[in-house]
Amino acid sequence: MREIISIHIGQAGVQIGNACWELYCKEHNIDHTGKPYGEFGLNDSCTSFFSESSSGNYVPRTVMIDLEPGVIESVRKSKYNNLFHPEQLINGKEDAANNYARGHYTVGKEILNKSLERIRLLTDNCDGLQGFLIFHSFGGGTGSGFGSLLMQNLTHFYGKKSKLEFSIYPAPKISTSVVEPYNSILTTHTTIDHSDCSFLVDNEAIYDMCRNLGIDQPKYNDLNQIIAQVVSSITASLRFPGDLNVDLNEFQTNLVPYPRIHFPLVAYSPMLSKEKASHEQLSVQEITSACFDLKNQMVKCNPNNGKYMACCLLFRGDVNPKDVNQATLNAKNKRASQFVEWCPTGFKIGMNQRAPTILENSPMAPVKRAVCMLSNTTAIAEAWQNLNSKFDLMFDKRAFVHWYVGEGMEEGEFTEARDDLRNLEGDYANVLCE
Ligand SMILES: Nc1nc2c(ncn2[C@@H]2O[C@H](COP(=O)(O)OP(=O)(O)OP(=O)(O)O)[C@@H](O)[C@H]2O)c(=O)[nH]1
Ligand SMILES: [Mg+2]
Repeated sequence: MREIISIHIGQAGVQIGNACWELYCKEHNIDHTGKPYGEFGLNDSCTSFFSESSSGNYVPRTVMIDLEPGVIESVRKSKYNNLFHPEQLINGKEDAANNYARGHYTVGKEILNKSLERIRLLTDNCDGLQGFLIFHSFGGGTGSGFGSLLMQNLTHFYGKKSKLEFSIYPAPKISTSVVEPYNSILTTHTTIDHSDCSFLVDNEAIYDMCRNLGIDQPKYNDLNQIIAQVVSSITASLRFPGDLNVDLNEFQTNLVPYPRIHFPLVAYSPMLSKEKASHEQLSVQEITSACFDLKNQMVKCNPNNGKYMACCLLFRGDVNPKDVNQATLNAKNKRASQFVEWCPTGFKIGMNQRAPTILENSPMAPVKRAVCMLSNTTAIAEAWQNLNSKFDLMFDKRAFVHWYVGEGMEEGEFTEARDDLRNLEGDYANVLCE
């Protein structure tokens, strides 16, 4: 058994966790209390994500952690309360007030041991732990500060067990906290050596997807439904067996040519609203082409301005290898010039027979087939440039820095983190020069 432990941190991490576990439960025929029903276990390997309790219930291999009680309390009050073991839901008394330093050094420290203890119990319960999935925001004090503190500790206690992150990239349209660029850069600097692969999810991109699906004023819940669907596609190979299934490890090997260049761009298709779905059933060719459409990307950047180092396509549902090969060949021919010279334009392909499951409250329509593309493109450096320049605007004036210093942080850590991110931009530029 190759178990995966999911760790959801801070408001964004926990709320996205709610959406993901609700979806996984439905995909695996597990009800909101953890009881299996219907075709449970058919062509399934859900025990990588769920453990079976002595009473026959299926319990998510997860911990949800927040420094303040509100968000975790709402999980306890939700219909899914019984799905989790009460000790898997961990909260402190006060939040990190959007301050990385509070999450990392002061308030966060108080909850660290309890969290590690709980994670230890989960890992003890695994035969062959494969690794961790960590969900958090870049912008929140808990997500950024405590998230990076926990990742450092996971490396300390679990060595080279892989750690994959889903990180919410801040969008000024949606969030009102001005210091998110600080938190984002501080957390990226601290975690870059502790993360094997990090999927950035730009809230603005997801917000625009919701708008395209006909939701005028998207709420977090709408955003999280889309994010959960993408997470489900990326993790499907870990949860369902199949001949043409490709393990996430194998994708990772193909996706990450250098340890620091580990931020794949994720695209998903089709993005169909419920109204349109009855008129459109898209072919394998159409959904594959749509992955190269900017509006289907999880991060706002333009791959036409960069070069690809790698590209993986994860298909789900009613697809046959012949159509997939043809669609991939077409994409390859069309994009050959956009690949770096030193990397052959090989597309890594995975196929999973299960079509996406759609929850009732999702803005997305049920479809017979879907694809998720993970590409490593230098264009994602745009996302870093964007954050870096916002950081500089504030830091040149030392604005808001006293809040961090007040929690015991040194100003030097800001400079060090910013230098590291300058180097990261440089790393991407070097890829283009080679
Ligand atoms: N997609 C998505 N983004 C969220 C959600 N909740 C918060 N965010 C984003 O996350 C960032 C704020 O971080 P939070 O996760 O709320 O903060 P936190 O980790 O709880 O940290 P503190 O509250 O500062 O202790 C902003 O960029 C928000 O837009 C959510 O449910 N879904
Ligand atoms: Mg919070």
